[in-house]
Amino acid sequence: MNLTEQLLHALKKHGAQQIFGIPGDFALPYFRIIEESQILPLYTLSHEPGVGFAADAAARINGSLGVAAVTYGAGALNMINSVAAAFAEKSPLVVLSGGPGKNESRSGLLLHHQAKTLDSQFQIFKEITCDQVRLDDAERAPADIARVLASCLRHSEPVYIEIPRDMVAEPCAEVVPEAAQKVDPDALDACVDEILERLAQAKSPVLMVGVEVRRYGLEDKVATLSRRLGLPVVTSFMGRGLLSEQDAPLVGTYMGVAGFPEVTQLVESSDSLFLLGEIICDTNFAVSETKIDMRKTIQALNGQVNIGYHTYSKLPLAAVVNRMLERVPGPDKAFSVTPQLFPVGLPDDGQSITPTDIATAVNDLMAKHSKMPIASDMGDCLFTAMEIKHTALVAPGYYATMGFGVPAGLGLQAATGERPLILVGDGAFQMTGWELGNCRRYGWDPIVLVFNNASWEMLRTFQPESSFNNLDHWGFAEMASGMGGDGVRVGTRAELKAALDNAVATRGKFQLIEITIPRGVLSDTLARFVAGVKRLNAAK
Ligand code: TPW
Ligand code: MG
Repeated sequence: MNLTEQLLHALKKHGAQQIFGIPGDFALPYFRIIEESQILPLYTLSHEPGVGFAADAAARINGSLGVAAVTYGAGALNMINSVAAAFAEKSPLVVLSGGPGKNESRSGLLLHHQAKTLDSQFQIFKEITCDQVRLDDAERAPADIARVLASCLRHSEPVYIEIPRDMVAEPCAEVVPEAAQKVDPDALDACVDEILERLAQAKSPVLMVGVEVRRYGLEDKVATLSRRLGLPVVTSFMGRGLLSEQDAPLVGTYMGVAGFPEVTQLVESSDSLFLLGEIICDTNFAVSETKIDMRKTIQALNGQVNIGYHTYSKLPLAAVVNRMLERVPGPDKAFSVTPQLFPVGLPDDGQSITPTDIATAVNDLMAKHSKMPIASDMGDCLFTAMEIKHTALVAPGYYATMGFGVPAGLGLQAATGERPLILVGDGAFQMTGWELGNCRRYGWDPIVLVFNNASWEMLRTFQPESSFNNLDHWGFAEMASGMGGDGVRVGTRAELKAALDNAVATRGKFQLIEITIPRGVLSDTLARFVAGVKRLNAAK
């Protein structure tokens, strides 16, 4: 077998299920092998940011590797923002890039797509990936590939693999996956003892679950653990969507001043907050009503556990959770929590639509039909997603990049085969909405809700005096048919309800619903967020 085939088999063995990509001349040779070998299906999109977002979403939803394949320079550098987002939010994304052949650098000419030096791209990607390799040695390639893919899964962070174009068909040996890293059993026991003792002594312990729980495939185990320990569970803003398919004592999502007061109270008054796989970032914690003293929490993240003033290093999250389960064999503790309520029962009247009306309509729809996985963009749509009942969600809750929603939704459908719901603002749709044009070729049929307020509304909330936040009305609904889907524009609650019912009933084509929302009308959650941030700032 050749080097590219061995790489593809290794990707598959490590959990990858498909490849998203856009070729170029430096990538044509390895793309040919991807297509002809049929080891993994290839989905081409239109713009590299979309390729990165789709592959990232596939990684997030399946808790396995996502693969984004691009060409050198113009292709790979076009994907920097998506890879940075995956790095920040701990998504195991494998970047494959074509590269100049080993002897091309000797021509004396600058090569097209070269930025500063032929190595610039490798150096740039070093900053936003946890491991890198250029496959310029077929002997070493199997061990290098094994190392890089192990790093990707171990850290749950992106990695970079550059394939010089004259190397793709070199004979190459099989990639043998690395053995799992050893964990010190004594350190693990000491750590688990201390966690269990702290939780046992606490009057009001709370478990907050974050993205690593999904990244490492631990949702069912964490649900069991919370039942056995009698721990009420909340997710962070970033962790929204976690445990939605599990039998867990889930109360809601912690958002400080922007969240439901019951959840905020529960978390901020806890005397033992157990942060499991939680990224300690501002979107999760900066909006606290009462500042959380991180030194008093238990934090398991990035392969280590911090308790109070000390750290247990080299303890992977899975090892900690598994050992805790062994130590707490059950049965479940009898206790109950009061889950956060969500808006339901949208009147189908002639009133104009608010973002919270959209959440209400989606809740009604999912109650009547079945749950759908959601991909959300950044903008009020993501705050609105917090008002939709718990269901699988991928969203850039921390890195907060626009342009994620539509391509991520395509990634969800490719990865799960399920029909996704995409939530996206008009500003974000202007960035990457065009990727919907690829649905027809692959039979994808997402339902796309465009929150059209002709505005960069989130920015307006922070700086209302600036007129540059006014956008024009684009005819998104009319554009849908040219791109192979159906589009409709709705302005009243009755129209929204009818359009959603119709979208669910129509399979095989993407269904775009352009929802006209008056400028200045926010979801209840974003309104609470803005009011809360203003209140916190005024108190400073
Ligand atoms: C890639 C900065 C954050 S929110 C926002 C901008 C420009 C406005 C979003 O407008 P949209 O949604 O999509 O119409 P809404 O609900 O606010 O009206 N560039 C990138 N990412 C970010 N986050 C920005 C700029 C930003
Ligand atoms: Mg907008």
